[in-house]
Amino acid sequence: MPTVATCDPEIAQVIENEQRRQRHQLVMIASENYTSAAVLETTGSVLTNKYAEGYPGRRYYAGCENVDVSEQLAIDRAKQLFGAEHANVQPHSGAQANMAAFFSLVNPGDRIMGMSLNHGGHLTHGSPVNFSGKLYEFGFYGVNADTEALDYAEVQRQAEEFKPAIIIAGYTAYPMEIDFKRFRDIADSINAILLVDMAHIAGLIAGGVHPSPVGYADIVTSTTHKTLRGPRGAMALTTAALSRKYNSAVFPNMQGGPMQHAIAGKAVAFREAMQPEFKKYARQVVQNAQALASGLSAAGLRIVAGGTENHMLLVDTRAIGLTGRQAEEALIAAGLVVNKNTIPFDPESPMVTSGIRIGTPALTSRDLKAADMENVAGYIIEALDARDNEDKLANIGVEVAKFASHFPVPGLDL
Ligand code: DSN
Repeated sequence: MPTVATCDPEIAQVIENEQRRQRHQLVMIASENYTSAAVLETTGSVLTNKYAEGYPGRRYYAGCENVDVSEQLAIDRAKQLFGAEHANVQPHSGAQANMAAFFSLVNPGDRIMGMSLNHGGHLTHGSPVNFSGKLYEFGFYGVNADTEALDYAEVQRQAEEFKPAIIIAGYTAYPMEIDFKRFRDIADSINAILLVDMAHIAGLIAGGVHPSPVGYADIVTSTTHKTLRGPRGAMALTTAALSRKYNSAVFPNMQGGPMQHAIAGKAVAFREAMQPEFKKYARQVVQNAQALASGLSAAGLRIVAGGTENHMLLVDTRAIGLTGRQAEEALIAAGLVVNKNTIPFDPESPMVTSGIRIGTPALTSRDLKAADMENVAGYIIEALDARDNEDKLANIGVEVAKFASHFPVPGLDL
């Protein structure tokens, strides 16, 4: 059988280069992770060939008997893993899971309140350049200027003033624990619906190291490829009462054929997340983030909100005279992969920023422990210090690759 190497050497080269990059660099993008070999195998399987519009048992195509089984397994496992009444595993991405939530809950022009993008919210939580900001009237809450953490009394006050139909909790750049019960109380006090986007922390919730929104939120959306360590894609958990509305918002309203290779990969990942080792993994992710925050803070960097309670930390790079973009550029030159990120009350644009976001899910999947974070913090500090010295950054990159080679990559080496 011809392989990609024989029939398309250019793409084969890209894959080989990417494997090398994923092995040699220290990946600290907070939203990235390494899936297992089993998830990779499933997503690369013949399940990609099948059209299956509809839901298990009610399809618009013949020949769905096998994908009915895998999709039902994914649904049942998602429900079991998170204790939910209903799961939809078809959304292609987190953005689409959120779009379907809005479509099933409100009408264009209705009011929704979420966290401002500059304080850690997501593009689909009302950014004016996104469908959400164009279709709905958004109001925004942020973090407190002193603590850089959520101020629930202020969220309550803003909710009473703005009176949104939906309140969104769940963020892309917020390092502190979220009190979902408090959000439920705020939503109830103004008769609003509570939507939780748990994409970043889904794996921590599955692993029992962050409180769950299930039972508090009307709809919970999530990607499956971040801390949850599954294939690229998304899902939603809803109350039984909202199940039909949400399902029809995904199909036929928003999407056509579901990606059955990805759905089966989600089923595999949910099963993996039910294993006792996943609890250890989730705990280690948080311990590693805290160890990294301590290491960087001890070296004089300012950690936003004073630390982290989840898988990520935000570093204010102004104190060392760098924009987030400059810090990102220096770090990548040394094989340290992070992303520039706005920090609360950031005077810079999102393309420049005053900070970087660092996450530990991928490093922890390579089995780095808290003690290893001392080395990682050391490389970060060294690279930031050497920011104008290309040779020195390249030398640090060689050391980083040597260090990284001690930690096998799931899906590639394991
Ligand atoms: N873009 C993702 C992140 O990096 O947080 C969220 O969708």
